[in-house]
Amino acid sequence: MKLYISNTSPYARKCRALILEKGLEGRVEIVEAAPLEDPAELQALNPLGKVPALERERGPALMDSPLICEYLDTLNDENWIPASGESRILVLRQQALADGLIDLTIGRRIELMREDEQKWDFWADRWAKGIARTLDVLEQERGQFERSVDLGALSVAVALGYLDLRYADLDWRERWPALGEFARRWFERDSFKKTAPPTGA
Ligand SMILES: N[C@@H](CCC(=O)N[C@@H](CS)C(=O)NCC(=O)O)C(=O)O
Repeated sequence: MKLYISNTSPYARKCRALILEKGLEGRVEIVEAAPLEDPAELQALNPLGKVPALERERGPALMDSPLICEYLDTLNDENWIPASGESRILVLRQQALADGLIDLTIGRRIELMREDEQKWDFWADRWAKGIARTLDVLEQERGQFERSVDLGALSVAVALGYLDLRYADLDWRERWPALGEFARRWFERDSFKKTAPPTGA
């Protein structure tokens, strides 16, 4: 199997960290691809043109990190997503909040990277407010995931790591200290050390 990634993509990092946590690195080859350069092999797997994308030995390629993680979780018995019930819904909800936090952070960054005459403050402010609201909720709800070792907690930690990369001026640890402590523990894990984005990226 081949997982197409870019080394700054937080969605890809979630899949890569899960592969390491589940001990699947011998079964999944990591292939770097720069989606903005329109690589033909990536687009053949994922017409959306995005990373991550997973080429499987059998069956169509998979796109979208929640679906890829769902598939990876079936590959051995060390389960990171509960099979059913409310615990499954809560883990998937944490992943949805975390992925949404990444979506907002990327949206804000794209807005801020525009030429001055193309910038639209309304959107940058809107994304920033959504990020702050989501961090408020995660801080309040941390009791649901802060001691868990599952895909929900992993996803939240990946999203917090992405804030460090792309929204460093937020100083989120100051305002949401419990999330800071939660992230500190995850960032010590091998799966996070091995998937950290390159410095200066
Ligand atoms: N919902 C998708 C989002 C994937 C995504 O947006 N990936 C970015 C990299 S961080 C990408 O490939 N962007 C290229 C593009 O939008 O053309 C997932 O969870 O995998």
